[in-house]
Amino acid sequence: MNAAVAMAELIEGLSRPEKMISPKYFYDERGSKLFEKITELPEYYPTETELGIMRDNIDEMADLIGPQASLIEFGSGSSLKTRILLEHLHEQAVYVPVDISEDHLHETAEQIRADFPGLEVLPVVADFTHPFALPNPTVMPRRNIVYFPGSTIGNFTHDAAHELLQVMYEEAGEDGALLIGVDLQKDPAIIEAAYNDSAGVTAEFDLNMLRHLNREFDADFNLDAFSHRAEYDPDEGRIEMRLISGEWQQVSLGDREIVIEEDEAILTEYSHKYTLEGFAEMAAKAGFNVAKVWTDAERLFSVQYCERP
Ligand code: AVJ
Repeated sequence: MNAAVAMAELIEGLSRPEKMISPKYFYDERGSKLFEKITELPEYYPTETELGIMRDNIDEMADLIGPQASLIEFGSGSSLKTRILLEHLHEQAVYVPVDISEDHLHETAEQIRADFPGLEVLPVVADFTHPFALPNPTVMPRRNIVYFPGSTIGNFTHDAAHELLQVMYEEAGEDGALLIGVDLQKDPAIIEAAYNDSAGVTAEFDLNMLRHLNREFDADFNLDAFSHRAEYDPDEGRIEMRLISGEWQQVSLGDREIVIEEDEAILTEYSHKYTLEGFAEMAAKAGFNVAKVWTDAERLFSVQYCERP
């Protein structure tokens, strides 16, 4: 995304009645490292749980996907889950990581190439929330499997998630399918602990967004004044993360001055949790049939195989 468009989008978000900044600004280099630390926290159950579901069911997943599939990952596939999947696919053919960050994409593509010598790796630089052209592999794959792990779908509002599922439906093509990680609704105490860890890593991760904007967009948020808050809204079925300013401040961003009142909040992330019925309904609206759902014993998390009927 070009810098002027990004700046306009940031200013738009910070001009709303409730100020917001897109969660995509979490992930500069430091932010990505902090997220990795989050995934290792005892309270942050999603990563380990999803990994366990993948390990326990990988043969069945590979059988459902079938041989010579093209695996199209929305996001750039640095995760262990992707590797487990690639290792177990029958006659693995093509891997297409799709990511907006070119550097990150090429780095992970190189690592996958090094570890999977027979696999054709064809990275695509694109914003996957909009339709994009698929590359032409040397050997025609039998079918496309869109892979979207990590419950990143949770970052999207229901409308935006519906639109994203429509893009996935198009990219999967005829006879294609979607394999997606979806975090589930559960005891709010478990969810809230995952976003308010005792070591304070999530708070650091949240605050890092402002540090990122100060650097990349020449802003001057007073980081010291902000504190992290994450609350589960049971009606919306989502975690809402906010940064609260403990003092009045005026922040310059581009050619604007943004006033933040004392105790005013900036919304930084939604993380939606689904019921199995709720997700199936949303998938169906985009044309998908949820053909198989795997969960852990405690039903914390799910991995879902959605077919184009
Ligand atoms: C990467 C969007 C799945 O929502 O759990 C973790 C990001 N934010 N802790 C999530 C996140 C705070 C994460 N996703």
